[in-house]
Amino acid sequence: MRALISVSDKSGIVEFAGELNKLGIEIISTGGTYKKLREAKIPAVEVSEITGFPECLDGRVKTLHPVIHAGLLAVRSNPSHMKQLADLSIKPIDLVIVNLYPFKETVMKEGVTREEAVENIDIGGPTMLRAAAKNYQDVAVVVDPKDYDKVLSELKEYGEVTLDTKFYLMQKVFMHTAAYDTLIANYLREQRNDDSFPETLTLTFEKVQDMRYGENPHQKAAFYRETGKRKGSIADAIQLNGKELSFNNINDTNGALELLKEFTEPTVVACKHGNPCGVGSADNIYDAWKKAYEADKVSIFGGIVVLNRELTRNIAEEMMNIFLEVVVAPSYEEEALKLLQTKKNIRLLQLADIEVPQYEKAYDLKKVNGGLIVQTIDSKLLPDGELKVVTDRAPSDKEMEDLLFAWRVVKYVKSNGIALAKDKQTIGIGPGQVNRVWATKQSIEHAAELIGPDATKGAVLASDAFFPFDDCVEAAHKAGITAIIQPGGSIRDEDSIKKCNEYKIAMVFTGMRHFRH
Ligand code: 93A
Repeated sequence: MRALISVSDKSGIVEFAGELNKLGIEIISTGGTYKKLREAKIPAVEVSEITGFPECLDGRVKTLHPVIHAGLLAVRSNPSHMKQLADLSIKPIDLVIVNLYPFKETVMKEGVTREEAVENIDIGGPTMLRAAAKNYQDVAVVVDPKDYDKVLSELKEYGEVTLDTKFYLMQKVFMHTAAYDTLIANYLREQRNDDSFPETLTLTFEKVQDMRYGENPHQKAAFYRETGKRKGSIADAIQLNGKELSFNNINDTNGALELLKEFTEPTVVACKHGNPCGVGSADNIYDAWKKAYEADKVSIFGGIVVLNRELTRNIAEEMMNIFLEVVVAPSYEEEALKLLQTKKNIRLLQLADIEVPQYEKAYDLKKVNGGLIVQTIDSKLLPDGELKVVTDRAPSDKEMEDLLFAWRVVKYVKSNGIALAKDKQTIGIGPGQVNRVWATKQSIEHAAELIGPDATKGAVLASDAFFPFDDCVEAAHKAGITAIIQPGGSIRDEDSIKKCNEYKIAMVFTGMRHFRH
């Protein structure tokens, strides 16, 4: 038996090759790998010796030779193939251990040049992998060091790798080279600043973990992260306590983090089922927590809380009194962590780069039956120009501050969405309604029931899309709301403006909509 070993990731290779050698398997290898094996006193022959051709062009041509590829592709059960090999004095290769130039690691490095990236596009490696995989009945091909043990134990037990395993290894190769090429293609698109949508969309994601189940217990699920140098996402969080994150935990926490990233001042976001239920901003994180909690003490139960400052002991003490699924903070005071860790079910996550905004060039993908709809992410909050005051009365400075606060929140409320706020605290949220006036009425009811009958007096209202009729203004006025922010753009805008003027409500148009379906 002959094995060809050519690996960039050399972890475990000495041990593996050592065992192959003990089994009497002849080893052929390329420059760096050869050196490493020889240093470990493992007998090996250099590829150049087999091919009779030196490695050349700075290593760009090492294994690209018919002696290697015929040795990989000859079908052992085909007498003509075997005769041709014999006539050409080529010996078959039965085992291929190859992993590729580290393209991903190279492009993830800070300040990498295009030349450096291109030089790390492996040509000979994938060629061997594909050749060996195509001839899977006769050649076992190992691309992942994690498979060394499996291959070794079969070789020891049966004197060969089973067909079943060879088929598995083949499939793994094509999955691997497909992802490798996708990464190269997407890197090059980014280099060209090409923001058109490609004819075929190929993306690579890497599995973070299998999950116990999906959105419901009868659905299977796994969590993948986008390959590349993104920071500050749920996939980067370190878990400090609690059970494994569930499918819904990840989805909901992601939504909460997206909203949190809109704020720079100390802010706390509480979320439930993908919608915010309480958001507060303040001069310090404890006051922000108080606001988020008091915005809706009911819905936060079983919810998700994310903070953009260190979680302090006084917050932890109050969190002990409620049931939370997930908490995410950039850091924890030692005592706060100790205290929260006494609750074994609460999932505590630390996310150092919590404030890093979403990567603007990322795609927002939505699966539909039989396809995918793709858009750029909703990365803007407001258009570049000024907000347009459309009423006789302009908002006061304080109203304006609350309007912008509510606007940030409503961007992350499922449509039709309305958010009410006062003193940088949400006081009522109406998510996911099929008409806008219901969302308005729900947010008002939320405030009255959960905070108090006068909660909406002097509050402001934000709407994720325009008012189709003046009924929302009517409802807002009845509740005592004094200022409104909305995109504008309805053919009946004038009706809503007239109503606002009648009731001395100040209204601003953003000219930008934030649907979230
Ligand atoms: O430069 S290549 O594209 N040309 C080749 O002929 C070739 N053969 C193997 N890259 C090639 N390789 C790659 O070299 C392997 O895929 C592996 O990643 C690496 C191992 O090189 P070394 O043994 O010199 O460290």
